[in-house]
Amino acid sequence: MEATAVAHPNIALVKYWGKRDQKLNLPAAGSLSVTLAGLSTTTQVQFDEHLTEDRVTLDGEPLETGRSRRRVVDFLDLVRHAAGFRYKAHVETKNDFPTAAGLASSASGFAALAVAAASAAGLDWSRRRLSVLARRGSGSAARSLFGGYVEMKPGTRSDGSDAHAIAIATEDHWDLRCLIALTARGKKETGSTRGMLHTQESSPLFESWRQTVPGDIEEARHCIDDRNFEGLGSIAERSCLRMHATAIGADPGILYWNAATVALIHRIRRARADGLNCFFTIDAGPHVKAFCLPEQATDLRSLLTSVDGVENIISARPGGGAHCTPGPTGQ
Ligand code: 2P0
Repeated sequence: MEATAVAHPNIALVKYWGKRDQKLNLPAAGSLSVTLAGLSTTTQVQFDEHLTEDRVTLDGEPLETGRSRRRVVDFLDLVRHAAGFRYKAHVETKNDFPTAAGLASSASGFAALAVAAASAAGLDWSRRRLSVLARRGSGSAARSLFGGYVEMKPGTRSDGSDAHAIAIATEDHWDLRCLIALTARGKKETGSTRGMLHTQESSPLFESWRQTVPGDIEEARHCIDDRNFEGLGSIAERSCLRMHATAIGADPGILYWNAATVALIHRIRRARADGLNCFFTIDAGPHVKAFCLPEQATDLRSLLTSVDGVENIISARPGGGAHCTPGPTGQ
């Protein structure tokens, strides 16, 4: 009744923003992402008949109260219900990158938890079914079940059984580099869940943005098939800017950017005009993710480093999907 799993975060090139059902965590539209190697969450789950409550630790700190703990316990309840037992669990999770800093730690976190908890509970589920499960923890986690280039299907069923990710190309299909320019420390002010719900409720721009998503996904798929970097870049930038425009248009507006975020946007666009193949995307935080081809990664890195307010740069490339690993005891 014990298993360990590793998962990587993913970065959306066509963004997810908004839900069609809060309880089942069903997205309002699809999305498209790249799963990243170089950043990992490792989660160990052990169900134990002697425990009286779940014991959860995140990066060595016990989670005794609060929303993060509630999300994990609720998620374990789904697994216990499916497995038909009530045993509580020890859950130990570690990120090798900053938690809750706009780097999609909930994506890799719930993907690793889904795989480890299902395996520890003896559920021999398909990757697609595990993606449905991971989505209940966090919408973007459904995508981290798969490696490489991934599409999230919003589904149409009310029970959410068709709202899961699918792989569209493996990590070997196209080698890109993603340089993550960190522009602030600590947690962001408005978490993604709250930010997207507030946007949906109060932004007049939300519905028109939602309608652009299927077309962006279709075009992005073709660009990935053809390894069309320029085409993918223009879709990714417009999807990102439109997503942020809907949030800025909420009441009150949500602005995730700081001065360095804006400076980076201008710097990346100027570099592109000067001949460096690159594009940016930004999630629900102030950091900027810049994509380029491998041979231009060194040039892009020095250019990003020169922007005022950039504190650190993390380098990543397309990586694999969530999977079980031998635990610390080799089991
Ligand atoms: C994305 N984000 O597509 C978008 C872009 C943030 C900005 O997926 O409420 O933490 O847990 O389903 O998965 C972040 O949303 O939201 C996210 P929930 P999640 O990557």
